[in-house]
Amino acid sequence: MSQASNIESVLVENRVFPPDARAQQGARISGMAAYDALCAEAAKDPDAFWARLARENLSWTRPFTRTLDESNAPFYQWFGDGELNASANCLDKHMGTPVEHKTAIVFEADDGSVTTISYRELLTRVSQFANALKAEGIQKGDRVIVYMPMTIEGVIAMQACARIGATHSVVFGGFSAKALQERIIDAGAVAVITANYQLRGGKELPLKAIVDDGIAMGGCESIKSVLVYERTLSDWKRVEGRDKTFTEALNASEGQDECVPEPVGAEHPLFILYTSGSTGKPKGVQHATGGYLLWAKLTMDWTFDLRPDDVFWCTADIGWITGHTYVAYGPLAAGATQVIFEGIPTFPHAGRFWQMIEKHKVSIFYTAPTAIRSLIKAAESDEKVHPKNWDLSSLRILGSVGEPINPEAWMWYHRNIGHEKCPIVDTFWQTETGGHVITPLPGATPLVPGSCTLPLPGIAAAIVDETGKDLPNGAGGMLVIKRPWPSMIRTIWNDPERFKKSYFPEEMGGTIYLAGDGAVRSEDRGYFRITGRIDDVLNVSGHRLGTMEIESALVAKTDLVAEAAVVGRPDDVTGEAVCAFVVLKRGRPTSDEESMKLAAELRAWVAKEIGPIAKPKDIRFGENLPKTRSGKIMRRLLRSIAKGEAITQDTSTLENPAILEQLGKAY
Ligand code: 6R9
Repeated sequence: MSQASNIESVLVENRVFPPDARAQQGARISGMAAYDALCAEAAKDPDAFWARLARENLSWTRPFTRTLDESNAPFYQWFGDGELNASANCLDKHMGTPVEHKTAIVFEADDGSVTTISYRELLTRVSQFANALKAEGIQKGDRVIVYMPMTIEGVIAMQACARIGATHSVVFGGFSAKALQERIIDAGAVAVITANYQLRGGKELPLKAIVDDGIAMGGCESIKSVLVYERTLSDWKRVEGRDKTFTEALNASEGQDECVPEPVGAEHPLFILYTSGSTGKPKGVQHATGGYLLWAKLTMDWTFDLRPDDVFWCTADIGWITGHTYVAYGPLAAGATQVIFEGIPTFPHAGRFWQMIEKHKVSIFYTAPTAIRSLIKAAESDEKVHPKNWDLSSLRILGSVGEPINPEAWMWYHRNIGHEKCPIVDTFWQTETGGHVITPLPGATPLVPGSCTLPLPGIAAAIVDETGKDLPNGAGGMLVIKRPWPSMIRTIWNDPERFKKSYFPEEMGGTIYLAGDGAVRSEDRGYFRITGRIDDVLNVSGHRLGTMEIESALVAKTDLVAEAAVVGRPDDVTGEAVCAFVVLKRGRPTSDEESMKLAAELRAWVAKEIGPIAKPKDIRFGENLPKTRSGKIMRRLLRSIAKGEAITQDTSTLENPAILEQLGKAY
């Protein structure tokens, strides 16, 4: 399943799986004619199309009169003079409807215990917590960091921020104190919502202590309060005058059950989510309330063909965009029952996902290729965790997200999980797109393994060359979206220039969105296949990491590292793996033992600087890095070395050819 064989098998991919009668029957978008009709409606009069959908799918406290405002492109505005509240659109909207007493969340804890909460109860909990935030002095427009485990309380924290018009910035619970500090400073956050510990795989991992460390690193004077959800009974250290438990915060607002949702303008920033770019510093992707929420709701209906009795389960953490759109907002806006899982797929055994599908009668299951690949491996080596041991007949639709799914994994998912009856929606999108942009529709699109197929109605996706010129089917190029869409990134927080430069290149006219991925359309159907990032962004287990970000972390270990270069290489399970080439200040290690010790030290350092997900899998030591005579690091050469390929490139410009041999061994 290496990248090369993967690409080969996609090139010869000619299996097609049209939706069967079961998938088409009663689907919201049933058959390709229905899809084509929506595309035609969107093309004919985009403003009318989006305005219709925004009116049908959202409740506005003040109706909008303008749909798209392009006057300050690429800072597009959608539904700009309208007002709404995101939390009201996820909760209050359902009161007095059959959804009011429906289960909103089925929470399965790490230890397998289950808690459920209805929409009515969730509204009360969110309102109480929103009042607690107000009692802390948090106001509309303030930024609040959420550093929480996967729990009902994590969703409550996000919804409560939205309810009072505060902009949340969720930081994944696996990120380090340093990463947290950087985000607190960049966002100018006034509060952190966290938990004492998180429970994953039977282990209790600190969160609050990391918040303390992050704040102690300095520059975080903007933080006035830290609210701590006591997930476990274990002790934690309190900073007097700053920290409160959830219970104390709720008591301070006298536990009032009602909180009128604060109406905000449609363009009001609902959240900032930091993601890796091609330079060192993560970018604060800013999303607007109206357009984002419209997309979250709409794609629940379109892509997942959501029906009233569905049980939806998206396995993503709320720390990533997938957990924002398809855990914290989309399912609630659409009135779905969803499963939220605290733990990890391999604890207490690698059949946990399949067991949970059976237990909760999940009908829509949405996960990442990396999880599928690791569970294939587990099932192949241990019969006991093979999905055939569980009843998966409740499943109706399967989804994939985060990275290209290789056809082998697709076929396994199709056969062993979907029992050849469930359409697989391979959803291509990004933190910046807010929600799905290129994806099959389960009741309409004939599926081709490894292809995300066609753009959603109204998404003007295309493949172009460096100048923005359209390329024919079969020719690989850069993926762009030529027209604005409601849930697109609005700006990079604090850095509008970087926003323009990163996504709307001048050479293409300055108004076309550049995704940063390579793609190719098939000759026969015009289906899109994503070939991977064209910038210095790696995708490890579906998580985005900037190579420069990891390089900066390595060279920040100033007592040890003189120079570092980071590239990706294909990996059977994680998609890509991080490979670091390191030059040490003290010279090359002289033994395997020393190399291994130093590699372990560097891994621990990167985990501390960024987070465990960024730890290099391979570390290679050289007395220098391969550079051209003009001093440029030969990254293409490093990529070949990382892959273990024979070097076929011209190395005549290499300053010191001897180092190629030194870099041959990975630790
Ligand atoms: C949602 C999410 C975005 C990058 C994106 C691309 C890759 C995501 C994909 C996919 C192929 C898919 N990606 N979904 N590649 N097929 N179905 O993952 O957001 O974390 O911002 O990552 O992930 O490379 O550019 P994000």
